[in-house]
Parts: sequence; C-alpha cells; structure tokens
Amino acid sequence: MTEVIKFDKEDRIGLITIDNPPANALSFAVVKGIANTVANFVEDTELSALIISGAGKMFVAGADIREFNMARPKDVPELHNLINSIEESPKPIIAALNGLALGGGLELAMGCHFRVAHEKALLGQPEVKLGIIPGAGGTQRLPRLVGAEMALKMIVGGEPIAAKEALGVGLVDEILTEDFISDSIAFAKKVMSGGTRPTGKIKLEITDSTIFDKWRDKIKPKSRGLDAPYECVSCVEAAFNNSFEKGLELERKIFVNLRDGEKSKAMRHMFFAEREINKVPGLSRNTETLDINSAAVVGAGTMGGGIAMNFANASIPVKILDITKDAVETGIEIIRKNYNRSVASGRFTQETVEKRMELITGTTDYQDLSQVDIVIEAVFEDMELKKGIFLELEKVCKSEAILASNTSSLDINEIATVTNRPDKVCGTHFFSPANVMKLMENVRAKDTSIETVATIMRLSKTLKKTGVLVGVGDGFVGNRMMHVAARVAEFMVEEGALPWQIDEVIYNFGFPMGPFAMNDLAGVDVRYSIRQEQKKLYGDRRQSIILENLYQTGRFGQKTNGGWYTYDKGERKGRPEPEVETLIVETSKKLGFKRRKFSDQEILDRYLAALINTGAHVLEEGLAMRGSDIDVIWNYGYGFPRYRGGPMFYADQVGLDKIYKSVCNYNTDYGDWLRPSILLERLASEGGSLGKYSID
Ligand code: 3H9
Repeated sequence: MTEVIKFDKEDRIGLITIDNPPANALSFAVVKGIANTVANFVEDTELSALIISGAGKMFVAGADIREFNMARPKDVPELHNLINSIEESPKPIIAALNGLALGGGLELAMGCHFRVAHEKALLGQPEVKLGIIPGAGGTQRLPRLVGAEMALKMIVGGEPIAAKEALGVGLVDEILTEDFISDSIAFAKKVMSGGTRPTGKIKLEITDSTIFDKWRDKIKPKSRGLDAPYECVSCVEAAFNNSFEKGLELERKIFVNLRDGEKSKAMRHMFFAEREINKVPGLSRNTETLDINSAAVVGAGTMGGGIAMNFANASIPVKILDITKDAVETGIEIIRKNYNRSVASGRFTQETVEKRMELITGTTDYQDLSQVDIVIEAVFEDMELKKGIFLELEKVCKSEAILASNTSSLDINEIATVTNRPDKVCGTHFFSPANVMKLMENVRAKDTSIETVATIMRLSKTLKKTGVLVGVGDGFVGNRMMHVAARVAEFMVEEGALPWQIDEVIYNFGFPMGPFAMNDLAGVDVRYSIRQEQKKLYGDRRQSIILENLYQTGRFGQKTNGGWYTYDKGERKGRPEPEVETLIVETSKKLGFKRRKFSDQEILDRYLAALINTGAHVLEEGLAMRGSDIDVIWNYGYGFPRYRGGPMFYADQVGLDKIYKSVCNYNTDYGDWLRPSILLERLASEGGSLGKYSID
C-alpha cells in the first residue's frame, strides 16, 4: 500500500482516501494505489461497496501534469484502464466528492457507479486549457450522464460547475452537507445491494445533430491556433456516433497526440509558470503584509482611471487626485462611461455600477490622502514631476503607507530618494487598458522591503491580476523587450519590408496584432517621446528614422485616424496607406538602403530573435527572476500566444544554438540592439534552457 492512498473499513464498506497534497493529483503512485485497493476490494467477500474520496479540500485535481513528460513505470496501469476496471467492478463503487473534482478526477468519479458531492464541490473537465482533451473517458462518459449540450459546455469551455448544478444535470446523485464521510458511508449502505450502474452502458441518442457544428462555429473567434477545442467537439460527437469502446479508442488516440504535441507542452509550461511567479525568495506565508483597505491614485488620466476601477471592482475605496477639479471630474466621468459600457453589454447591472462609483471619490488636495494604505502615482512619464509628487506624498501619507509608481520606464530608485521610506516605495506597472489587462509588473527597487513586495504581490491577487515581480531597469521586462523588437521591425521597414507585411506575419504567428497596428493603438507620438528619452541611454546606436519621419507628418495613430495605417471613420482596423508607403520608400532612399524583399520567415526570425535575445539580457541583468516569468509577462501583457508558451519557452523549442547563431548574424545589421547575450551564448553551448532558467 502506498502512503498516498489510505484504506479504512466500516461494516461492509471500504473507504479509499486519496492523500496526495497539494492537489491529490493522480500521480503514478496514486493510480497504482487505487488499482491495488480496487482489485483487493473486488476479491474481498466481506466488503459490499467501496467509496473513493479525497483528503483535505480537494477530491482530485486531475492527472498529475508534472508526470506527463515522464515514462510510466511498468507496474502502474494507465488511468483510463484503471477507470474501466472500476466501472467493471461487480460491486458498487461510489465517488465521494469532498471538494474539487477536475480532469482525471472527474473521469475517475464518472467511472464509479454513484457520485455524491459536498455542497462546496466543483466538477469540471479543464483539460482544454492545457491544450489537451479529457483522456480517461471523459468525452465518452460525460455526455452519457449529462447530454450533449452540457458535456460540450463543460469539456470545450473548461469551466467547472458547482455541485448543485451537477445534481440538477444528473452528474451527481446526492449532495451531502453534514458529516461528509459518515453520510457517504450511509449512502453506500443504501445502494450497496442494488448492483452497479456502469456509465459506459448508458445508450446515447442525439436529438439535434447540428449542435456539433454550431459549437465549432461558436468557438472559432477564441480558438485561433488551437486544436484542442475542436478535438473536444469531435470526441463528444463521436460518443453519439460510435460504440462506447470505439469512442474511448478515438479519445485515447487524440489525447496522446495532443499531449505529445508542442502546443500542449507550451500550455503546460504556462500553467506552471503562472504558479512560479508567486515564489519569491525570502517571501513566505509568514511575511507580514499591510492590509490594503483604502487606496489613492494620483493622475486622473486614462491610466489612473483604469487603475482606480480595479480597486473599486475589488470593493476597495479609492481616491483620485489631480491638479484641477476639472481634470478630476473628467477622469471620473470617463470611468462612469466605461462602466456604463459594461452595463450596455450586459456584463453587470446599473446597481453594480452605482456601488462601484460610490467607492471612487475625487480630490485635488494631497491632505485627503493622509490615511490611505497605498498610493499609486500614474502621471505623465516625467522624472521631475514624479519626484515632486512623491515629495508631497511623503509629507502627507501615514508612515506605513506604500507609495507606488505606475511608471513604465523611469528609475524607481531615483524616485525613492525624495522620500524617507524607500522601503515602502515600489512600482506597480499596470498595462493599458488598466481595467482590462491582467498583467501587473510589480517592481522591486533597491530598498523595497520584502514586506512591501509581499503586499503588492498580494494586492495583485486581490485585484484579480497576474503580478510578476521584476527589477528596476529601462522598460523593466516587458517594454524593454517590446521596444527592441519594435525597433527591429522598423529597421526591416527601412530596409525593404512593409508594416502590413510584418503585422500579418506577427498576427499569423498568433499575436493579437502586429507591432505597427499596436503602435497605432498606443500612439506614434507616445513611442516617439519614449524614443527621445531612450536616446539618452542608447544615442550611439542605430535609430529608427522611419518612426521619426512618420511622427513629423502628424500621423499619431488611431487617435488621428491615421498612423502607420489609415482608419476609416468608426473602424478600428486600419488599411495600408499609400502615403506612408511613399514615406517609407523615400526614407530608405535617404538612408542609402536598396530596398529588398523579406520573406515571412525572415521577418519572424528577426522579430523573435530580438525578443529572445533581449529577454536573455533581462535575465542576465536580474530584472526577471526566471525565464518563465518573462513568458507570463509576454502572454498576459502582449498576447504572446499561450500555445507557443512565451518567448523563452519558444526559444527552447526552436533550439538555443539556432537562435544564438541568428542573433550573431543580425548583430551585424542592428549593432548593440542585438548584442548577443552572454547568457544565451552559455545556455546554447551547454544545451541549457531559457524557459527553465532561474537566477537562484
Ligand atoms: C488531466 O486530468 C488529464 C486526464 O483527462 C487524462 C489523463 C490520462 N498536477 O493552482 P495552485 C499543483 S489533466 C500536478 O497554486 P489553487 C500546482 O502546480 C489535469 N500538480 O492552487 C501547485 O503546485 P506548487 C486536469 C498540480 O488553489 C499546487 O498544486 N486538471 C495539479 O489556486 C497548488 O495549485 C487541471 O487542469 C495537477 N493536476 O488552484 C487542474 N493541479 O504548490 C489544474 C494543481 O508546487 N489545477 N497542482 O506550485 C488547477 O486548476 C489548480 O491548481 C487548482 C487549485 C484549481 C486545482
């Protein structure tokens, strides 16, 4: 008996408890333990029924994802075979779902003859989020229990349902609320003499066979580049058109294919990367944090307003401060308009809007910020302006308050010098639009204390954001990489490519938009002024003349109905502009470039080499703690396709030696923008990994 499986008996009932923290995942040891216990139960004439439950708050969170890349030991049965053998047991087996039953956990439960659930249990098939399909019978058993529509909703959507809903649709037989295990035993006694109820034997009939194509259409907008959602539909469809055995065979084949494919590997990498971000050296559960019960934002512009909405959404009162009453009122009005749009689209009610608006108050007086727990400064990117604000904040804010800057590029160490509490000064870099984008780069400056770090990391969670801890440096992590890649894109335009060709390549790679369309959205003028600042640091490097020339024409992007593209009235998608093409050709001529053709592959290689090499520099400089942190930043902040796993993971897939050679080649064209990273060189020669790289 393995220790992850506990076995008890009461009267004629056997009880298996899966005890494999933290998630009771179905590891090799767990599967082996259950298999042995079930085999013993079948032979044991003194037992009439068997219950399978979980220790702690979870039933089973699924197959053990960490073991997906490992060879299964010979004495461990495959999960789907174990579940089949449970279903074939001549005596009833009952799943007692004490908590979360996900993926293989729900499949295990559906192989059992009965299911009882705690009222707080959640049941789901989230495999699609890992780029796979349920692979242990889920696509065949779930439709047999709940019908096609519900099965598709759960398997293709991947969201769990609550026990009560599961009872309503026939997925569980009873909800138990009191003493869960005693009640489960009582249930087992009730059903033990009534025989088994194999799910696989349920006959399926379809009333409306168009449902599957309807689902295929429905998932199209959100499934670009993904295979798993479509395969989920096909497998559920197969449950209606095939025998149970044939359906299982098809499911198995597709599951193995997807599991071993690059896309699922990338999505599994992202699953663990998202969990790694919370692991900060020196930070533990016991690290003291400040409770954030009130907040303030300085600057009532788009960014400040968006940040304030996050606090209101999390039921935290927030003050917005700006210099003039007008600016404050306009800012608050824009917030209301944003909320009203959500009401119009049915996302929430007017009542919710009113509640949230009540939490937002405006002021022009710094004294009003004296009692807030955190202030986030979100004004124009100007060092002197920011220092002046921090000086004011230092004077009025209570001593324990955290003073944060939303700067996307300035040196927080320098900002901190004007305060007497550098330990409480940090960065909270939100991405635009701040009320929508999930990413927060939480910036630890030189003197930021671990308590402040712990507080802002926790705050990210409270605000339902993905907070990644980064260090101080030009553009921190995300923008530092983005600016180099954008420059390389602009250099390619100077040498012969066109913005729309580059954008198409980057879009087809899986990004939501290319660098030029993105620039039109954010503002050509904004990028221009950042570039002017960056000249102080990188004035001796090649500059993007095409950006400067475009800026001079006054084409600032969507806000002026034209930037790299032209935007027809009311259109958010631009069309290629002949005038811009003329400007590009003239710029190339002046720069002495004989324009040449770029293949799509070359564009992609150059763009990604810029991202990856800069990412490696960022790691080398300690601005990010792990390669996987960079992947999270790029997925959440810039839409790097999840099924490619982020730039660092992607680099590993391509091969670091190959990437390193490309970077060395491009270095000739772009000079120090693509100075080969020493870390990249070392990892390439050692056969190392950027995606798994960690500075500790
Ligand atoms: C599957 O079942 C395939 C089958 O159809 C077919 C097979 C043949 N495996 O998220 P948390 C770890 S695919 C391994 O921080 P929470 C997690 O890494 C699977 N480890 O906590 C973390 O470890 P650490 C289908 C797992 O409370 C710790 O548990 N199932 C697994 O915010 C705590 O996790 C899923 O996709 C796992 N399956 O959320 C469910 N699950 O402490 C995936 C968790 O070292 N899991 N861990 O960082 C989740 O969605 C969330 O983890 C869960 C808990 C909701 C369970």
